[in-house]
Amino acid sequence: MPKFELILPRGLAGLALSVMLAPLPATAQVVTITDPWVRGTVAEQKVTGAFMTLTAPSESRLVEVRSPVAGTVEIHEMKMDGNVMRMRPIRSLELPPGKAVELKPGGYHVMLMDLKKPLNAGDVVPLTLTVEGPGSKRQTVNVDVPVRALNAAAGSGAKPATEHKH
Ligand SMILES: [Cu+2]
Repeated sequence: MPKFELILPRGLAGLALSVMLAPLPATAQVVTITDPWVRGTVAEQKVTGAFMTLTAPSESRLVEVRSPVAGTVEIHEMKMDGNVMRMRPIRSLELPPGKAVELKPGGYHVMLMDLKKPLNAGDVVPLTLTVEGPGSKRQTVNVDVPVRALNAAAGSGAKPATEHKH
């Protein structure tokens, strides 16, 4: 558990030890990814979105996402521009400690661009997320994300947080 090798005041050494002995889910160290999915595409479609809920245990930010299926991957936000909702890339997505941050259609999302082939329901898309935690320490998390049908309802990402990726 490299996370706890960080600078701790001497008085906290005992506390740190008890923390290290506590059983922790593997993903608790960086970020918990719940209910990830990618929207399927039709032939010739070069862009689609990936959605999920991210919960980081400590102040963190999502700084990069990569995938072998896409030439370029960006983190996007949706913003009103006059009366029009537009998406635009952001450098990073803040993950406040313990707070579930939802990436969903119409909100924050991961944009997969320059797709190398169509993505069909049932396919699995590997994503590598880079999360910057306390002390600007960066760690990567790999997650295999299922593809849902192109017309998957926007609300389908709203399932209770029961699927934990380890
Ligand atoms: Cu986008």
